[in-house]
Amino acid sequence: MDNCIFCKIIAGEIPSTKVYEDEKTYAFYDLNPQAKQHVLVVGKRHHNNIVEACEDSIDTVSACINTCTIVAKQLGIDKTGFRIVTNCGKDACQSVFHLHFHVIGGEKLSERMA
Ligand code: DGP
Repeated sequence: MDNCIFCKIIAGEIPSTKVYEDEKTYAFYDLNPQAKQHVLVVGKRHHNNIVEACEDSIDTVSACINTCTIVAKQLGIDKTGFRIVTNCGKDACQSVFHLHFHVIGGEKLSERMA
């Protein structure tokens, strides 16, 4: 989609540090990490958010979740623990309108989620 930062990252038009890639998903380090490990997992097909993705392509959503666990194993945080977060809309402070999941860990995370 035109003017979508994450579509441009997937297309290689904006540089990123790749962690993992397969047919349906792409994973790369977040520019502003909020923990020792912070990776973003995106679907290669553009959806604005999780609601639109679930309506259009549950395959994309399940592929992303699967990739989150692959990434967690790759980062070595699958046993120590990690969090998967997707922000949807204004109240959740979503800032990039291309479905993405934050994989956050590598340290003890806050008990509060909001
Ligand atoms: P959210 O607030 O949930 O929409 O998260 C968007 C995340 O995307 C935020 O943590 C920062 C990250 N981000 C924004 N632009 C870029 C970029 O150009 N490269 C990378 N690697 N991350 C980006």
